[in-house]
Amino acid sequence: MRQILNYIDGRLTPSAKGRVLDNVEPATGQVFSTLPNSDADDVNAAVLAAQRAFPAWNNSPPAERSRILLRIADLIDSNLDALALAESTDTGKPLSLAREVDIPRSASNFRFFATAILHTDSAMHETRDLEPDGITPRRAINYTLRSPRGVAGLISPWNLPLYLLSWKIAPALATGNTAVAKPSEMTPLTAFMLSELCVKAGLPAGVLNIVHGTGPGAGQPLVTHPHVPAISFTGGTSTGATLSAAAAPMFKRLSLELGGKNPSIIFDDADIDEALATTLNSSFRNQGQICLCASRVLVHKPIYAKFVERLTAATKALRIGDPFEPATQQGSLNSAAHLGKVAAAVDNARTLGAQVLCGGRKVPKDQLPPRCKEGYFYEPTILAGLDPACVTEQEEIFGPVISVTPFDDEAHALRLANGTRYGLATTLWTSNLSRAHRVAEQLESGIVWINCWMLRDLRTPFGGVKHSGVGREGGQEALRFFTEPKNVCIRL
Ligand code: TXE
Repeated sequence: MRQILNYIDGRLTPSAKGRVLDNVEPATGQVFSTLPNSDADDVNAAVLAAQRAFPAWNNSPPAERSRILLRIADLIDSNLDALALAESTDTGKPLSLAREVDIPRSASNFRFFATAILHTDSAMHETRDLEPDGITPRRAINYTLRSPRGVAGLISPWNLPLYLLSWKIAPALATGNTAVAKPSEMTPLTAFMLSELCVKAGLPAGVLNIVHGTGPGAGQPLVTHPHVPAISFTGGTSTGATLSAAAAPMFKRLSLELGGKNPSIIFDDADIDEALATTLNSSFRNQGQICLCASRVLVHKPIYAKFVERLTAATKALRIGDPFEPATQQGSLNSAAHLGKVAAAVDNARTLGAQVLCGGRKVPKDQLPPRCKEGYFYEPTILAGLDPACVTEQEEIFGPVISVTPFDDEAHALRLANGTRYGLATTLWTSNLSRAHRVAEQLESGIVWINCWMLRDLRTPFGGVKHSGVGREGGQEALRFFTEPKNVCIRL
């Protein structure tokens, strides 16, 4: 059985107390590796290593940091097959998706920030006013220095394991911080493989440390560690609230990417074929376990019946199966616990009066290939007839479950779209340019896609409003989060 290890001070080591957790392959329900069940001592060792590595890494020229991070990106590319297989095994996602999206994007994350730091500039403000006498000219120049914050704490979830972990590691290291990362205990494998690649790439010891373990066991001590001034977290909204409560009295810098209940709004003037194909994807890609998936499909009344009929037919035709099979479109959910949560949410929707248009149950064992009979598979599900205020419509399910709701006009669509505590991403389908701009402006959402979904440009701000998060990742926003500005004023 494969043994996953921590990466502390440049070395791959078990947890200090030698404790381990089992790691399950969700498509088969079988344990296939162990990971360290680290605690505060391991986190402390990692933070100390990161502190020791900080001065030299911070003082190294950006071109040198860039060279090493680019080497990591190249190593991710040259290990694409092994990393994609590991990601698919660990998460249950189709291997094809890991090959086409997760792993290439992880390399892009490193490449993007490795090159971004070669092209930064800094602000200068020229002051021209008068001395208190109101006559004598007063002049000064201000310039802004930006320095890394020190040791960054990076906590990532299980749905896009290497993709989201590298999205945090790359900007943190590029800007001269050192880091301690805590990947999800559900999906530790590619983070471990990344630590092996970092050793190969010649990343100096202690610059990146990866500590495996549970949220309370290893995540919490990282969040509350006095020598970790910045925490970047992606995960559930309630975990984000726990983290904030722990970090706020310590005045830590926090970036929180949390849950969503994203709407997809389809107007009757949209290109319906394209809206349909993309809605299928935005609903069920990665079994709906992407924070950007649209789980509330709002459809203009004149096209509602036909659109829902076609969407239901297309959903029923999705091929569920062994994630390793090239033809598979829907793999397994990430864990038995998550399967239970999704199934309970749909059962509850039924009691609230939902009509189940398709799916609505665990995939029966006799419909699964022999290797996957004990896996955590759930049928892609469409619910209709729900009250917008009910819990199914208000709370994140994070699985292959969407609802469909008709709307009368723009105002009604906006009311429904904005009517939850979340505000991460919205997709809007219309061929009317004025309407597109008008609606986009009024949406309470950190991201709006018009006639597309998940079209990502790494330079753009990424994150949500309301309970979907605090702060933004991506491009300049990430470079800013991981650096502290200092204004220097020189009187002339
Ligand atoms: O995530 P958690 P869970 C949503 C989704 C899902 C729900 C719960 O709705 O059903 O969250 O998922 C670490 N201190 N999303 O429970 O717990 C944990 O070890 C420090 C949305 O799996 O938020 C892991 O590394 N760290 C989402 C990370 O936090 C703690 C992606 C995320 O786990 C901690 C995932 C603590 N007290 C889930 N407790 C998205 N928006 O992308 C846990 N962790």
